[in-house]
Amino acid sequence: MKHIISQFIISGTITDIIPFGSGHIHGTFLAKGSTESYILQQINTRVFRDPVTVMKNISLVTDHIRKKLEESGAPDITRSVLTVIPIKTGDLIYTDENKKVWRCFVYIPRHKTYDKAVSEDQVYEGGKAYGKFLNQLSDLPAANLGETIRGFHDMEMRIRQFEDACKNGVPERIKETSHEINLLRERKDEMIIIRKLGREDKINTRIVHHDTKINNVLFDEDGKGLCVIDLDTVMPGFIHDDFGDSIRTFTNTGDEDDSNVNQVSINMKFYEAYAAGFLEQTRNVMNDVEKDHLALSAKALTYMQSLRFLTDHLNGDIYYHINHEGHNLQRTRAQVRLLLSMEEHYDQMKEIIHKLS
Ligand code: GN1
Ligand code: MG
Repeated sequence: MKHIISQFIISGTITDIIPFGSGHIHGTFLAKGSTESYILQQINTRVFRDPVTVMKNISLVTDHIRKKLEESGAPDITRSVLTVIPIKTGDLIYTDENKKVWRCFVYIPRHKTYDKAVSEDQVYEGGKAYGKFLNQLSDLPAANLGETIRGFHDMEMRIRQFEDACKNGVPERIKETSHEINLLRERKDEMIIIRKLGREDKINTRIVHHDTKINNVLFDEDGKGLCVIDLDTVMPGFIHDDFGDSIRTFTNTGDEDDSNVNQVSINMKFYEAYAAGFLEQTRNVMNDVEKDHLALSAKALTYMQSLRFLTDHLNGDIYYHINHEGHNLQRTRAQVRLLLSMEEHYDQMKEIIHKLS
């Protein structure tokens, strides 16, 4: 690992390299340094087949945001946007002897991350941070960015992959999950509404984050939103992709993979706080159709995540890192429970958006 990090243009000496964070896709390490520390990541090239495009997108996006921050005289710029470290040839990735692909970022000091929300203030700050991110990128032409995962949030495609797994997946697993399979099948029509609106140009295609989980925003010492991270899937999409996935993770009273589904529900105070922060930053760039479908996006993204976890379970755990046998099923059940809780609160969810819009 020390050999790998020494390929990048870093300053000072590295004293220790340890596993870091709670992502499901890449291998992430913290390289502690004498002057500065770094995040070293082994890119999962089974998921991200074109790491050069991934890094090109990230460098475009972070340069754009950095320039905006500089122009506005913002404080603490190095902690407000990710800094990519190139290797000595100028490339943004390093391929090692085993063909593993690595990248490196400056570690942002004194930040905090959470897998679960702790207060309304914090959730409001998270909404503001993701809303601001969208706002900062609203004038970067969507065509400048490549698609890093084909059809990433394409609901119809996710449904096709799910149906395929229901046919060709591990037979015992298909039998065992007939309840979840049926529940998800019954909801298909409602869940493709947003994609349809996109095709009809009733909602805008824009550069969005596509992975707006609570643990992808860094908070500072005072609990203020500092920086949005995990930019691998920043590419053209809909504002609903981001709002929906945030509600899925910021408002859950349980864990994403809670083994006790009775702990899982939507915290409506957190929902309102997130929506307030998010809309403060994005209200002016959204049309009425977009606003009218924000509440639905929370259900849609929770549905898509249930579908993706169950698909992976049925396929024999080939996509997500798992911590134990049956982990993807446990994740599915927790996400399905969250979806059901959102259904119970749906009228209120719509009213809140209407009020804040
Ligand atoms: C993955 O990278 P990470 O662990 O934050 C996944 C997301 C899912 C998420 C579920 C590239 O995100 O789409 O929503 O897990 N990323 C990819 O927690 O598939
Ligand atoms: Mg991610």
